[in-house]
Amino acid sequence: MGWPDLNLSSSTQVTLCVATGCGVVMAGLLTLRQLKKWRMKGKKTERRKDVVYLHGFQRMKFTPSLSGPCLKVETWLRMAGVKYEFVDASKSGQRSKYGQLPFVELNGTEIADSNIIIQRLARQFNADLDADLSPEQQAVALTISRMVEEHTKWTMYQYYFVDRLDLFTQLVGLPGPRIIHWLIRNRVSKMMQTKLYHQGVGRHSKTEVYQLGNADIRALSALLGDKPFLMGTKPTTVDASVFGQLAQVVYTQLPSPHRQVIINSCDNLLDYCDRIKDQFYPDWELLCAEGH
Ligand SMILES: N[C@@H](CCC(=O)N[C@@H](CS)C(=O)NCC(=O)O)C(=O)O
Repeated sequence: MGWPDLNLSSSTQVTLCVATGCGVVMAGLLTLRQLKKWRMKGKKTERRKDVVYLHGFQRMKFTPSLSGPCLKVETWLRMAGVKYEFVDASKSGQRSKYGQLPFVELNGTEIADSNIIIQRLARQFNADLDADLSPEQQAVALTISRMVEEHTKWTMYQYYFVDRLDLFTQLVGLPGPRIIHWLIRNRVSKMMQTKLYHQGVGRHSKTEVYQLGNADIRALSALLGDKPFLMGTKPTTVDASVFGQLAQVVYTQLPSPHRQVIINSCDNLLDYCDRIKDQFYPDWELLCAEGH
């Protein structure tokens, strides 16, 4: 059976064939993901009382999580000494009620969004890392977190998920044949460009985006100065938040503009990341060994 006689040129027919093929492959992938979700939903998993189950993206070979908010919550749990177990949501396909990661389960309740998770767990476990900060210090800490999570992060996304998505996917590896890699890259890049455009950062030229991101990194470095942690001698929530975002830049080894500025002129941020990693992740290598 051929194409119905629509007077289409042969190049249009080829394009239609490729588009149909791509559509079928994508539909197949989405169906598989949905099936996986249903299968996992049906499985009852043993949960222990007062243990936090942190659902995050899969481990990677250079950092325990590529996701800033997931690494932030995991770092906070360690800083606060709260007992937790990591659940690889890439296997289960599960997402929070907001359609995102991380989320946690605690005694049968689901809590989503890193900021809400930390607030609720701090109360539940009487483990407020920020209790000793003055109201003004708390306000400064919140402002730093917001800058990093709502601005700096997007300038990083421009590099990793749009401008050098080729390098990034090479590093993390993609499943299946080349055509699938191309489809995934295409989809991720388009999705991210739309998000970046609506967020606002994506309306700038690449050079401007990197300049904006690097100005944030320099500001962080100046704020840290020679203190061990951003708010002084003790780690607080803002350190978990900043570490979550910087760890991927510092430990993935990709030559990004952000990494360049840290290496060239923000030694204190390198030491800061190493300090948090060494103090709170004695098992860093083990976690990364589970990674892809
Ligand atoms: N405000 C959220 C942001 C979480 C977030 O951005 N998660 C990303 C991964 S880093 C996600 O799940 N993205 C999937 C999506 O948005 O579809 C938090 O702090 O937890």
